[in-house]
Amino acid sequence: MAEKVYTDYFYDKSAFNTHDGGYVPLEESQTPPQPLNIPAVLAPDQETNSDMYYTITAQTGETQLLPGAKTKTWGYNSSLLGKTIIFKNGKTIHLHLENKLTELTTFHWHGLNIPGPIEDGGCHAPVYPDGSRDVTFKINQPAATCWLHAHPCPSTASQVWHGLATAVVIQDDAEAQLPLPRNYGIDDIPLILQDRRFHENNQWDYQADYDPDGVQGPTAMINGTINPYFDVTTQRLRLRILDGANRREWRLHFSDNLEFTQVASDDGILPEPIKFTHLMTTCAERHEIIVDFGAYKPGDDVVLYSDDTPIVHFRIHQFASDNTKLPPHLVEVPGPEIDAALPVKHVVMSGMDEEVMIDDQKFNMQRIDYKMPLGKCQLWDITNTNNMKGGMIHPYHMHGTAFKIVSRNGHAPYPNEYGLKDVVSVNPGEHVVLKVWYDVAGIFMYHCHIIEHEDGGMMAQLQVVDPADPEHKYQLMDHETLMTAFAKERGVSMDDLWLGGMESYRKMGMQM
Ligand SMILES: [Cu+2]
Repeated sequence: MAEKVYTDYFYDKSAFNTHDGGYVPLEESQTPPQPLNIPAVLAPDQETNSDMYYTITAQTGETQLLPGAKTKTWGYNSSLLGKTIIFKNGKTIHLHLENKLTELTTFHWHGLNIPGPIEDGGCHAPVYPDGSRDVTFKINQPAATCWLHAHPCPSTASQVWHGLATAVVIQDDAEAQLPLPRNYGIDDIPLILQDRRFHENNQWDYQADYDPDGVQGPTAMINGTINPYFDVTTQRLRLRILDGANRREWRLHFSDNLEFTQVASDDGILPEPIKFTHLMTTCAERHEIIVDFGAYKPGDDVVLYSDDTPIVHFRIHQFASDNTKLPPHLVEVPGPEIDAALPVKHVVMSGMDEEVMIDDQKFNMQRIDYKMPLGKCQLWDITNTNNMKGGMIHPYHMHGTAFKIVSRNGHAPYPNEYGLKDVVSVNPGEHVVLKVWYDVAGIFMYHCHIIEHEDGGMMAQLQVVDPADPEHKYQLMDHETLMTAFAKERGVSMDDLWLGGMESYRKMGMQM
């Protein structure tokens, strides 16, 4: 029997971001083709059998993105984006986090099951200019593609737009046993999808481009490269796709409707490989796919498109024949039984533009919106009430854990949603049921990952309560402190301070 190949995007077409009045379509790049940037692997400062030590520096720089002037950009240990960070499951990680920017930032480990709010690196863990912070955590989760990005509320979107985002690869023994390409940079590469608008002199201008429903640009930027090509020298190529855009959904397909196989989602390998010709990704999701170029010959050009716009060219070179077949079953996906004593936790995402909220409130850094016990598994029911014409998909994200998707509007999840995830796109009018559990205690945010929605208050936080320490008091930051620091760093008064997310509170007459 022929294997099932999925040929549509699943999501409600009426909710594609193309239907929003502010949508910025991608345009085919007119710049000369550039080799795709393959970020170097970040070298540890020190390594033992059980421990890894790294220094991670947020810094400014300049990057040659277009012919002519270089673009002012930000990155981690590099001028733009960052080096790929590889963590092995079971190791204890010691990080020295440095801020060489002129404003405060945080270092958020998106997809890592580590304690919050400090190790997690959300808004409660600022690192001020010329300052540093040292954190230690143990990796305790399956192999996956995660990422590091800035998360200082309410300026996360601006900092990610400037370039503070990089891939984090987790390796484990189960993944190492599978017949998957894993020669980094050769047949196993990150593909960080972002979009930007270039202004005068090849510069970015976040404030000029600001849209409370998410900033977009017409130019695709892949791994920090404009109009990239990749030289294919192996029959099979593993792409670790990360939607690192502030707001854009990518509707991906190759020339010739080439089939590809998804083998992993956000937080791990899928239970079985799934074949596609089309794949949509919403903000912050990860999809690892295997592309088989066996039908092509040297000199061929295989194009990856989003909608009708070419975003990466794969130039085919001579390669050795590789007809490795993936087994029908890849891994067992962990997931505890639901604790029947816990009620279903409901979360409602509502609104667009400045009106975005979770459970009829905007985010308050000092408010704990919910408590759940450590180590217990609970059903969470996530609703997107925004079903007006032109309603938006909200990609719902939880810090500090991975969840399993149980159902969409009572129906089965999409075929590639049976693995561990930390982002789930919720269509307008839809409710998605999740199995949620935490292996670590702390304060964790949950929010829409359209980053301007998150800055604009479509965010809440829960406390995962350790029964051995139920009264634990966490030091929580507040917006006032962070915004006062931003104003001081920029040398402006609070009245003159502009941070994207502030407008969403002000226009709604709400306190931050
Ligand atoms: Cu949203």
